[in-house]
Amino acid sequence: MYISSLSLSLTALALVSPCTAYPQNRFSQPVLRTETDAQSRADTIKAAFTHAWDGYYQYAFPHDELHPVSNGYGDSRNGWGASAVDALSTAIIMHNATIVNQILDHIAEVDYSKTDSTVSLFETTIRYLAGMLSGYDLLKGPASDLVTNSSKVDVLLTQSKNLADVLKFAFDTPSGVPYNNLNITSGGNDGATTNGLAVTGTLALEWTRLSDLTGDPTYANLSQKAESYLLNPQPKSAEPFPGLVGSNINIATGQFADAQVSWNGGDDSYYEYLIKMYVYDPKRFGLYKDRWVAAAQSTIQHLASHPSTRPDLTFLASYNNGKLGLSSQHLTCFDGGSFLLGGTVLDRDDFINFGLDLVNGCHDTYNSTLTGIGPETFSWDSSSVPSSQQALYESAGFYITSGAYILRPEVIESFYYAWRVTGQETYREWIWNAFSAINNYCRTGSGFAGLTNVNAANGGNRYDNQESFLFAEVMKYSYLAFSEDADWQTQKGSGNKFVFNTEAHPMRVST
Ligand code: DMJ
Repeated sequence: MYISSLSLSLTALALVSPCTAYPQNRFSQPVLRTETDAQSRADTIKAAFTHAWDGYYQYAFPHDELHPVSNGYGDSRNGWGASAVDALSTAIIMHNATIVNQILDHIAEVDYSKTDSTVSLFETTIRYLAGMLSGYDLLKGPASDLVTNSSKVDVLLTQSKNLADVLKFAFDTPSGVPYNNLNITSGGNDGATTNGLAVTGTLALEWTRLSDLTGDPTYANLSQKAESYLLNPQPKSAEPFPGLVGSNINIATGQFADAQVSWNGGDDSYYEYLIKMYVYDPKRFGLYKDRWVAAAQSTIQHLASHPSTRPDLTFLASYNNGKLGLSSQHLTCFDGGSFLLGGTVLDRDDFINFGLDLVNGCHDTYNSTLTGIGPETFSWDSSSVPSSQQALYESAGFYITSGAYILRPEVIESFYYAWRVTGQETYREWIWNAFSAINNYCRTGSGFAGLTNVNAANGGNRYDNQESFLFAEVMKYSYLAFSEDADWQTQKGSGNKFVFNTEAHPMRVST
């Protein structure tokens, strides 16, 4: 437990914070900001979103994504306009009626039954299906003033159903565990024999929401049947520690094919959705919460890891067959946010404090590079530090194994939860620093580009690609930290009216 020794600073924080300050303060000199400062930062982030939208709209729309260096476009998500659909909920939250209407007009025209390329059940669910359902929930609810023609909003639900009806054959397997990689023209798949933990376990929120909104239980049943194998893992050896499970599931039998445990990419959002399903509906998803609690406790006990050179830092190791893997990823940095959400909803200070430890570790990966942006992958395994990075390992407690940055959101996402749960200004200062670094190094004439090396003076070279999650996540979480309280904001405690899917699309909780 961390005990506050700075009651004076806490009193000051309580005066300026929109949340009740969490009864601890880890930082001796918290930065205090006025509401005018927050508004000016929110405006800057809005302007960055509009810059990216304008470039996408001019050079790439209605394709999936902008190539922000060459001003070309790509169709990596089946050509249905991924950036437009992924941008919808952020445009709504930023109250930009022009962009919202451009996106609604586009979505009404999409034919989700047609594409030349392989469809990912997971990516299509978290970006397209969730983008539309979230737009529907927001525009039928707290943002209903933005679009007066309600039939334009109804299209979002009709198209969500159309899309899910195209995809649902994926679950037509002996076990009900879906194939992820689909040929929607032939009704075929890639012939895989296993499916991954995250791609199987990151469907229930969206598919259940669709059932709850349409009244047709088919979608919820399909996703929850697949999830049932993850909640009751077989064989028993696939759960080496309570709640922590293997990484791949046999599609024919629903049995786990290994016992490799991590919170890294490929496994990550399975754990994320366990607690988010409980936030969505505590009555129906108590078992999901129990599994998250078990996983969280085991993670603190078995996966928490501290670099030899920086024992004050906490990262999450992976585990396989008695061995810890001392490496992690930008993707993994959603973990602090998950512990903070679970901790505040369940009123568990131990989870909140561990979440803040993880947030602090991920902040270190940003704070220690030349750009102020964290790397794609990093390690703290002292037995294989490259000599060129010995100094970094000594001072920062990690070394870089891939220095790329492809506009990922997870570190800012976890800072957002830390800000909302604790009300401590330091966390949104970290968001501002991260956003400013991205705005500085990634911005091009038409949008934002990834970096090849976050620890090179200018970020190295640029990747000519702007992932749709820049719109959905980086811009949204940054903006939310500096904008007013609202129904869609994560709340301290258990009073959430919305819950973010893994792509940061807020879905209205079940009533
Ligand atoms: C997004 O599509 C989602 O956040 C997903 O959970 C992980 N990968 C990207 C962002 O990094």
